[in-house]
Amino acid sequence: MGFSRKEEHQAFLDWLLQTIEKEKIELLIVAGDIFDTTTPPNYALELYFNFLTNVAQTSCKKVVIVAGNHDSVAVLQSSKELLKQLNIEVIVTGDETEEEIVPLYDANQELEAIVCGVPFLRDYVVRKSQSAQSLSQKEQTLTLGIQQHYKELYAKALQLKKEKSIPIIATGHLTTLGAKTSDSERDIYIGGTLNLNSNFLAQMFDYTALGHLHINQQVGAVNVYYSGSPIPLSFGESLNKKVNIVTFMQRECEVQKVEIPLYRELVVLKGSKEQILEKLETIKGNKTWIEVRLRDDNIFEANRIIRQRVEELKLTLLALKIETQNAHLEKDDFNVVSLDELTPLEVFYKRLEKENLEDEALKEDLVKSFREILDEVQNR
Ligand SMILES: [Mn+2]
Repeated sequence: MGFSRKEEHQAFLDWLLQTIEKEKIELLIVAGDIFDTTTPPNYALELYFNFLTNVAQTSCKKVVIVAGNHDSVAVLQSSKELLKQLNIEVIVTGDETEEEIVPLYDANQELEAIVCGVPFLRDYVVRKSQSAQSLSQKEQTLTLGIQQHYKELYAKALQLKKEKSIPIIATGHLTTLGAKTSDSERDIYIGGTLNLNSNFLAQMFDYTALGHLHINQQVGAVNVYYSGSPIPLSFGESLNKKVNIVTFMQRECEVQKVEIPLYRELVVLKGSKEQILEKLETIKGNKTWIEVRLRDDNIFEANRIIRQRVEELKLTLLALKIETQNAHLEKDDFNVVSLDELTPLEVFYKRLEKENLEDEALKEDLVKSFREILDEVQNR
C-alpha cells in the first residue's frame, strides 16, 4: 500500500540480536519466508545480510535458515555458499543436491544436537508430476511424499547420532491440521487441504520449529511449535508477536515464549462516520497505522470528512474500506475498495462471481485450476 516496513523489520532484527546475546543463544532457526516476495527490495536484502553478519559475531555458533513458499529459490541460493563460511546454513529446496542434516558440535568437537533443516517442499521435490491424477490423489501423493521426506531424514539423523542422548530437531514450512491461521497467509499447496497431522513429526523429533503460519502456537500437546511472524502482516492480526527460546537438557526441552516489542500498532476502526471520528481522537502517536471499515449511508461525504480529520490529527490512514450491506459479498469478505489489497485469487473470485454460474462443481474446478496456475507462476 505504498508504505515501507523497513523500520519495523530493523527494530525487530536489532531486538533479536540483543536477545541472542543476552540469552547466549547457540543456534538460531529461521523457519521460512525470509522474504515476502520472490523479488525482495534491496533494503530487505541489506537487512538480511547485515543481520547475519552481526549474528555470526555472537554466541550463536550456527544459523539454520530454510526457504518458505514465498521465497525465491534463486535469491536464497545466490548467497548460500558465501553464508556457509559464516556457519550459516541456508537450505533452499531440499532436493537431492542439498544437504538437510546439520550437525552441531560442542567446544570439544562432540556432537551435541542434529538439525534436520527442511524447507518448503515444492511439488517437484516430493513427487514426480503425474498429470493423470485427480486433485485429491495429487494431494494424497504430496502428503505421503512430505512425510516420507521427513522420515528419511530422521533415519539419517539416527545413524549419525548413534548411542548418544542428544536432541534431533526438525524445521519445516507447512500447515498442520488444527493449527490457527490468520487472514494473510496464502494456502500453501494447491487446494490447501493437505492432511498433515503434526503427530508424524512429534513421533520422531524432540522439537520441531515450523514456519508459515503467522500466529505463535504449539500444535497439539507435543513439541511442535510455530514461532509466528515477527511483525503483524495484516490489519486484524494479533499484535502479540513472539519468538520461542528452547533449552535442551539432553533430549528434554523447555520452551519459553518471549514477546517481541511492538514497534508499530496496526489499528482497525469500524463503524459509522461519527463513530470513526470519535475513535480517531483516541489514537496516540503518529507511528500507528490505521485501517477504517466504514459503514455509512453517505460514504462519499463520510470518506471526505474522515480523511480531512486524519490529516488534521497528523495520523496515518492506510486504507478506507466500505463495509457493504450485501450479505453475499460480506460472506466472502469482498468489502474492499482498493485493488492493491486483493490477492490474485480474490480477483479471480470476483470475476467468477460475475458469471453467475450455478454449477458449483464447475466453479470449484475453475478455482482449483486457477490455483494450480497461480502456484506454478508464483513458485517459478
Ligand atoms: Mn509461508
